[in-house]
Amino acid sequence: MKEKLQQIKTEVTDLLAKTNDLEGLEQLRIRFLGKKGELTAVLKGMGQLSAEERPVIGALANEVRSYLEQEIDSRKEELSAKMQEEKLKKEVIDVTMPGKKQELGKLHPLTQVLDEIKNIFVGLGFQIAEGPEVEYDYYNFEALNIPKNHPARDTQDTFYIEDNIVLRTQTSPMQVRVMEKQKPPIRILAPGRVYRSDAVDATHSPVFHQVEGLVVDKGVTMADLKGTLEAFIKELYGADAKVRFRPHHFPFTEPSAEMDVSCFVCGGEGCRVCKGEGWIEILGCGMVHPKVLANCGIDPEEYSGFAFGLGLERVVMRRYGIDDLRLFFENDLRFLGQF
Ligand code: 2NL
Repeated sequence: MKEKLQQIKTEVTDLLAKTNDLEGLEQLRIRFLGKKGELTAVLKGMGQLSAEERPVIGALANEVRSYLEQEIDSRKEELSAKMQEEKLKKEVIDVTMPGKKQELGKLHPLTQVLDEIKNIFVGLGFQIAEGPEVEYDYYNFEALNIPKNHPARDTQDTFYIEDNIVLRTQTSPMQVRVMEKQKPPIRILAPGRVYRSDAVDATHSPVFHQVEGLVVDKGVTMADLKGTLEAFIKELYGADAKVRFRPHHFPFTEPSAEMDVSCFVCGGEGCRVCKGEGWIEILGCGMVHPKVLANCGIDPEEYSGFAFGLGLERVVMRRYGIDDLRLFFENDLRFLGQF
């Protein structure tokens, strides 16, 4: 029995050195110290010993038990400390590492300038009117005094969906729709995508953006047109900006004009941007043609109106010195990030 106890002691010492995790350690404890453990079995057999042997073996057995308990406990502490250390090592954070850059999205330059233009006109009492990009020939041409075979149709190379259905070549059809439905006074701004069958180059694209405006009421005159557009330009380009009007022709306005802005680079002195002119063409405008009003159910004897239209891309290109229209539609982040 004495030998058995010694053997248990050396075996446990041996096994403890080989045990590297808490799970294995617990199994070891159960194997020797558990209810059905090897040391427990020895203690249970003590009843068969003689009265002289019993206290000697009993003392030895107790010594071995407390030795095992102590050894297992201290090994347990050792292993826990080691595992904790490994865990901390894994979780360590290097506070000197550079942070991750957060990329911020931006609005497209066309959207930024369009928002600015919309805000200016909303401030002047206009409402924003948006509508279909696929339109009837009637709304895109006929109602605007551009009948079939009219030469103006040749200059607007139109995408036809069907015989009488087109991709709108201007946003005016939206304004026709509003005039049909709404009694004057009307003050609307119609921004949006328009389409023309043009080959792509630095100044042409089959899709681009137009902003049109329309005012209809009793007694609206050319003075209202000039005052409104001048107020708009001073908001957009600053109080020093000047405007001038040149006679022009559109089928849907009479009289018609083109409006120039004093060059915002040289202030009118003449430079590369304005090609020495001092002026830059910015939009087309005029008094709504009486036939157009009548087409929309508005009596031209009672009401009059003015309208204008500008190409958004051109305005944005001049503002930022962008020389190629294609950049707007390629969505290269190196371009978009500059605005
Ligand atoms: C240009 C010229 C213009 C209009 C658009 C318009 C709309 C209605 C009635 C009358 Cl419903 N006119 N729009 C008027 C004059 C010029 O645009 O060069 N745009 C880029």
